[in-house]
This record gives sequence, structure tokens and C-alpha cells, in this order.
Amino acid sequence: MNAMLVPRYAKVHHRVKSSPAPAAGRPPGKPFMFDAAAETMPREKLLHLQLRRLRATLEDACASVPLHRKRMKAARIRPEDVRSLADLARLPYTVKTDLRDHYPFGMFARPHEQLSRLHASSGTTGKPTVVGYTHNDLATWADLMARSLACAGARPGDVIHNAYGYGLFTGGLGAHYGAERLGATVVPMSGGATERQVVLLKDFGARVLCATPSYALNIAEVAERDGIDLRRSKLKIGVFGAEPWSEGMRREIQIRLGLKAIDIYGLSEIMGPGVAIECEAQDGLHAWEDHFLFEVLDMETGAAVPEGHAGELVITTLTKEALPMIRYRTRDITRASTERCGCGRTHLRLKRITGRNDDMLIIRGVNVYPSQIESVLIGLPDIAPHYQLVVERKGNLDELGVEVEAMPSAGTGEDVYRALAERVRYQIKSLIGVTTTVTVKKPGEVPRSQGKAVRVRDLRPK
Ligand code: DLL
Repeated sequence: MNAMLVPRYAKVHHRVKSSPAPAAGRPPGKPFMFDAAAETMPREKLLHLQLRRLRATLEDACASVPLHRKRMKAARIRPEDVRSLADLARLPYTVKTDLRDHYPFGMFARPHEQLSRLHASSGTTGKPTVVGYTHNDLATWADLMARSLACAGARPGDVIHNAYGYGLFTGGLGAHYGAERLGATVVPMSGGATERQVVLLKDFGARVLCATPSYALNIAEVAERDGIDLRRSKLKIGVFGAEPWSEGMRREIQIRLGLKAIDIYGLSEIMGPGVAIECEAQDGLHAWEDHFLFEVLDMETGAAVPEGHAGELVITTLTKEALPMIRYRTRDITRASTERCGCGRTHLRLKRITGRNDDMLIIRGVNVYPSQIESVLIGLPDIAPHYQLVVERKGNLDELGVEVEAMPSAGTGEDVYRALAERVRYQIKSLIGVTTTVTVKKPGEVPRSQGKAVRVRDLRPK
């Protein structure tokens, strides 16, 4: 009887006494956890904690942020009316354009003097999305990122090579402070200078690599080209996220770098990296429910989808001070499961994020996500795992071009490339049902990623 995520919460009405104190350590017979008390909290207790924190967040957001106050009033609900987590469904949503419309600081709940840091994401159009953190927010983020790294298999004393970009992007600094908080030695590389990254990965004896999956693949390729076998180095764990990637891509990276590739999820509007992460079982991302409330909704009806079904992930922050978010529509598509994981963590698991609502292409009536195309391409013989999609408008219809890259083993010549293109086109058509025009490029011709890969070139008139 666990069909719906939100109705399950409906039973919870009481308050909990206190929040868990971080207690590093390893309960007997359990895997290492950064905060075992929080990570294995019984679900009943976790849901009580969520309710208490939700009410506090709503009170704070309404008192400090005019937009939240206005929206709550329009929805005819006050923080004190929220008596159970089922009441969440009555709360208004927040969307990305709210942040843009209140650029730069209009949605902050704390004055400048209390802000310790700002981050921003550029986005494709218009103004950037600006997010802010108090001192406490940064401490919570470091804790959650340390918890996430430990969940991935990192340990105090490890060398963690951090190739997420440093700067306004949350990846670099988020992973950095988490690694330090864990008690690891962090190598603050940022993205780029890939040849140097490869040498230092080996020379400094990194056990953990943090990077986008597409950049990890770039690192693997440069290492192979330069004759450095990272599979024989100390590297054992990859903490990869910030962009959608497929199981095929995971297999490819694991084989080429000789490590276990762990999926990490996060977004700047909510915090940054460390909102959810896989454990060593690689079977869904543990989503840290003591700090965030997760809903998976059918956005046509606004209702929670049955557990295990795909829907849009909507997140409410429970402890954020500078930028509390009420029912933030992430646009990310996932499925949730409250089934207990073998690792002992009790927090719900999100399945791999397959893409964003707004990344979905409709090609002659067929809905397709870039990650679906990736799943077909990876593993095709003679095709390298680098690709770009090109969307164009011809008349009233959208057309999809797929640029793939031949491996040197494919041979050369027009006939070889034509036959390869036909094979790729046929595979995509038969597995996804969408008609594409495939162009085969020479080895090295598809641009390599330095951070988040550009998978789609949208040439449609705006
Ligand atoms: O990408 C934060 C991050 C940094 C996450 C490092 C993981 C590792 P933004 O730049 O705000 O923040 O982009 C957030 O990236 O809404 C998803 O669409 C996408 N995304 C992030 N992680 C994953 C993932 C960071 N593991 C947006 N799988 C999100 C699929 C992901 N998509």
C-alpha cells in the first residue's frame, strides 16, 4: 500500500523533538557513513522531522520573501494550516523564472550582511539565476556533500581530484568543501588542461575523481592517447553528475578509467551538488530527505504519480536560510522509490534523471530525449561515444540531425562512413522510432566536453 508518495505522508501529524546531530562513524555491521544517525533514520521519524522543518521554512519564507507571502495568500493557506505532509499539495509552486523575475536578490530571505556566498548559472537566455548562502547554509552544504562523497565510497584520507568547474558554477566549490569536510585531501583542478589532469591524477594518487561524465570520458581519451593507463592507477571511484548520462555511458567510463562510476545529482536553485547520490550499489540516488522534501508529480494534473512512475521532480528546501524554496519545479524527470536499500540508508531513492522537460524534442510526433539517443549510440561498433544533436525546422516540422564520430578502427572513405551512418540511422529508428539524418565525422571532430557537454544545437528560429 505505498502507491503514492504524498498520501503516504498523510498519516504524519506530530512533531519531533530534535534534529539529528552529525555523528561520523560506522554502526556495527553497516557500511561507513558520514552521518549514520541521519542517513538511517527510521522513515516515520524522518517524516516527522520533515513536517516540523517544513512549517519552520514556510514561516520564515512568508515572513521574509514577499513573493512567497503573496503566493501563499493567493493559495489561501498559512504556514500554521500545514498540519501534515499531505498539505504540501496545497502549496504554490516556485519556478526558475521567479528567480529571474526577481533578479538578482529579490527572493532572498536574508539581508546582504548575512550572506557568505553567491553562485549563479548562466542559462541559455536572459539573466542568470542567482543563488545565495548564509554561513549556516554553507556548513549544511559541506555536510551534505561530505555525506554524499562517503555514500559514493570516498573515505577520510582519500585524495579527491576535483575537476568540476570552480567559480559561479556550484560544482567546483560544492565538491571542494564537501571533500574537506569529509577529511579527504582535495586537489582543486577545475575543468580544462586535460593533459595535466591526467598526469596529476596518476602522480598524486587520486582515489576519487569528481567531474561531469562527459569530461570524465574526455580525461579517459587523453590518458589513452598519452599512454597513461589510469586503470592501473589508484583511481577507484568517479562521482559524476551535473548532466544527464546513460547506463551505456557509465559502462564505457567504468571500463576505460577502471573505476566505479557513481551518479550525483543537484541543482543550484536548491543548493548545488549533493542533493542526491547513489551508494556503492549503483541502484538509485539516495535523496537527502532530512534537508529536502521530494515530490514526483504529473505536471498535467499536478498530482503525485504512483511510486516508481516517471514524473517531474519538485523539491522544497527544509533547512535553507538565505534562499528557501517552496515546491521548486526542477523540470527534471525521474522516478522515486521508498524501497529499503541494502546499504541501510532509509531515504528515498530517485532513479537516474533521464532529462529535463524542456530538453524533450518532438520529432514528427515522437517524443525523444537526448539521453535516449545516447543509449543507442554508446556501444555501437566503430562509433565513438561523442555526439551532438542538431534540431532544425523544415517547413512546419522539426527535424533531427545526429552527428556521430567514427572510431579509427572503422576505416576511412565515403563508402565506409555512408554505411556507418545508415546503420546508426536504422538503430535509432528501430529502437526509438524517430527518423534522423546521421552525419559521421572523422575521429576527433565532435567537440569534447570541458564541463557540461553541449548535446543539442538548436537551429530552430526563436
Ligand atoms: O549541475 C549541480 C551539480 C554539480 C550537480 C556537480 C552534480 C554535480 P546546475 O548547474 O544548477 O547545478 O544544473 C542543475 O543539471 O536541474 C539537472 O537538469 C542537471 N543535472 C544535475 N545532476 C544531474 C544528474 C548542477 N546526475 C541541472 N543527472 C539539474 C542528470 C543532472 N541531470
